[in-house]
Order: sequence, then C-alpha cells, then structure tokens
Amino acid sequence: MRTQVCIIGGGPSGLLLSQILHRAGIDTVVLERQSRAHVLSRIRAGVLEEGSTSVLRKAGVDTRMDREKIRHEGTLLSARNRSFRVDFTQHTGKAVYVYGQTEVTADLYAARDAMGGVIIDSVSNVMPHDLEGETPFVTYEKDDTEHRINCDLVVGCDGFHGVSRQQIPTSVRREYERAYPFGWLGVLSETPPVSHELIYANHSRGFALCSQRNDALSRYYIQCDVTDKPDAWSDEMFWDELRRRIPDDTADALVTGASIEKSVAPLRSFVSEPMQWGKLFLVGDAAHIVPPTGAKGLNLAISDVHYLSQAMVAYYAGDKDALSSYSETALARVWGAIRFSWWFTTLMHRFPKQSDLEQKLQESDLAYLETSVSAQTSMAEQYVGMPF
Ligand code: FAS
Ligand code: PHB
Repeated sequence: MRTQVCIIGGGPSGLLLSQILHRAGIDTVVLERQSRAHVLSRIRAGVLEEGSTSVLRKAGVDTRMDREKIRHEGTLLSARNRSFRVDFTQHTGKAVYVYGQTEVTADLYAARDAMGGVIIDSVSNVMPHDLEGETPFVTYEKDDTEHRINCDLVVGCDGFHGVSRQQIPTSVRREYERAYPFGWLGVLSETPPVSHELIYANHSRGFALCSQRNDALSRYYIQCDVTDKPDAWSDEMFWDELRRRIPDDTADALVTGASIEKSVAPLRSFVSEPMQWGKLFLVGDAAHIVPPTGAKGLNLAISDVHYLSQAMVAYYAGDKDALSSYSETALARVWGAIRFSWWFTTLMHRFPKQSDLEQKLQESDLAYLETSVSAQTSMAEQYVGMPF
C-alpha cells in the first residue's frame, strides 16, 4: 500500500489530522491499535477552547458540536467554604465550550467514514522505518499478516505510550517531566450538574472539580492517592468525599446517582523535544502531557494538528521548507500550556506533607485571584487559550 501521510494513532489528533489533510486533497492512512468501540469508550477531556472549535469547524465536524456544545463564559473557584467567579468573557471577550472528547471523536469517525477515510484499527506491532531517508515506510500486523505502507511522511498521534516518540534517538530527544504525587478519581453520572459552570475546589483534604457533559450528565473528580484504584471507592464514598471538599451550599445542592464510569488518572507534566525528526512528526500526547487541571490536553493536540496540517498543505503545494519549523512553532504554545497547567495544579491541589503555611499561601493566592483584575485576566486568557 502507498499513501502520502501515514498517521499512527486513531485518537482525536490522528483522526482530525487525517480529516483536514483529506479535505486538502492529501492522502492519508490511520493505523489504530484498539478497536473503534474501545477508542469511543474512553471518557477524557470535557472542555474545548474557542480556537479548537474553529479548527473542528474548518475540518467540517461542527454540525453536532454547534448544536450541543454548551458555552461557558466563566468558572467558579472555591476555598474555605466559599466560591468566587472568574469571568472569561469580561476579561478576554472569549468563552470555552463543554463538549466531551468522546463526542469529538465520534464526530471525527463519522466524518472520516463519510469521506471514505482509511482507518485501519485493531492493528499490532506498528513500526515506522527509514525516517531519516527519502522513502519512509510503516509496517504493522493485522489478522496475523504483516503489512507495509510506503509513504512520504509519518505522523505519531499515538499518545504517551505510543511507539513514535521512541523512534527519535535518545541522543536527539530532550525530555522534561514532573510526575505529581496524586491522581484524579473521576466519576461520570447521569445526574444534573450541581452548578451551571465548573467549580474548581481547593480544600485541605484535597482538590475537587465539578464538571459536566450536558444538563443530565455530570463529571466529577476528586484528588486521590496516585496508587488509588476505582474499585476501592464505592459511589457513596465518592459522593461523601466530594461533598466535604466543595462549599456547603453546593454540597447541599448536589444530586448524586450511580456512577456509569469511574477511573483514576495519573497527573504528569511532560514534554519531549523536538516534535519532529526526519520524516516523523509528533502530535498531541505523543509529545506532551499536561495535568488535566487546566483542560489543555485535548486542546493542545488540536493546536498541534492546526500547525502541522497547515505546514503539510504548504509542503505539498511546493514549499519544501514548510515543515522545518513545525516543532518550534508547536512547542512555543505547548510550553505556555504546560506552565499554566502546572501553575493551576500547584494552586489547587493538596501536596503530601504540605504545611499549614503552604495551605495558607494557596488560600492567599486564591484571595488575590478573587480581588485582582490583572490576576483574573491572566488566568482567563490562558484558560480560554492563547491565540494560535
Ligand atoms: P490519545 O492518547 O487520545 O490517542 C492515541 C491513540 O493512539 C489511541 O487511540 C491509542 O490506542 C493509539 N495508539 C497508541 N499506541 C499505538 C500504536 N503503537 N499503534 C497504533 N495506535 C496506537 N485532557 C483534558 O483536556 N481534560 C481532561 O479531563 C482529560 N482527562 C484525561 C484522562 C485520561 C485517563 C487520559 C489518559 C487523558 C486525559 N486528558 C484530558 C488528555 C487527553 O484528552 C489527551 O490530551 C487527548 O486524548 C490527546 O489526544 P491524542 O494526542 O490523539 O492521544
Ligand atoms: C472534564 O469535564 O472532564 C474536565 C473539565 C475541566 C478540566 C478537566 C476535566 O480542567
């Protein structure tokens, strides 16, 4: 088989890149190791930046998103049993949109199918070859048969545990990592959200987040030990702990119900530089990971796709130098989101052995954020997403 761009990974970044390139007349093949059902079963990001919705609209996957997305013009933050609001739109003129990654992925699959996009799932042993040469190719196995795809370019959209990043020699790769000493225990429940906007809660017992997918589907998180297992938490235990960490009036209004999904996610800040090597380009979680506190993971993957697809369209239009600055361009935005996500995670979470003084410093930081227009503007412009 031959294609122009071979994409490894059929999550949101791989599907979106394939969709944009196909609409620009560039041939792609997507290789995904899981089944489509497995990819669609993942519950992950919940918030899209305005810039991300624009990229999805240009890709032609906006109809259901524009019908169902929920505009959020601000967020609530709470500490010491009270909350305050940061108004994104007042400070930046922008908003964010609640529309789950699961929906984005489903829309992308539907659009790829409608265009006859080539997505080969349930593959194994995917391996890119000759990335420094002029004739790269990718081998993979499916149904006990080895296959080969000859291509011009290879894109690693295969997430943190994928194969692509490892193809860049350790002598070339520079990795930066911070693993946080806690995780997030997340619950999805068919209950009305406790608040019309998200609530990020700082509490001496640990962080909590009240989020949502729509007016009948809520998403909640509590900070937990990094070794915690979902099965160790009954629904009742989860709801009780969530109530302890949010303001009393919110806790009193909380509608609980059976969890339809419960999972623990580790938190890490991670960047692997460069995001390109020879004919290989890295996108999304394959190159960087942010703690979900800042709702940046999916949005960063989409901005990487924005930059790389623009460069590839220019490359195939004859500008053979168009791809040379992708890594530098993408990393500038990545590091901004890495810093913001670190800042917000450090502000809102309870660290092991955190002293009473450090808790007071966090609460003082939050009090400053509540009263300072410049502090709120700084947070708002980073939360809604810096311009591409
Ligand atoms: P993905 O990891 O989504 O997709 C990579 C794809 O590549 C997967 O389908 C995988 O099966 C496939 N793959 C891997 N190795 C392969 C191989 N060798 N061959 C072929 N295919 C291969 N972000 C937020 O903004 N908010 C959140 O609340 C949030 N919660 C998260 C919770 C969890 C548990 C995780 C893991 C991530 C969360 N994220 C969140 C971040 C998440 O949304 C990512 O940023 C987003 O999925 C990035 O998309 P991709 O880069 O496409 O990577
Ligand atoms: C979510 O709804 O899953 C969500 C929202 C905001 C975040 C993280 C996760 O910062």
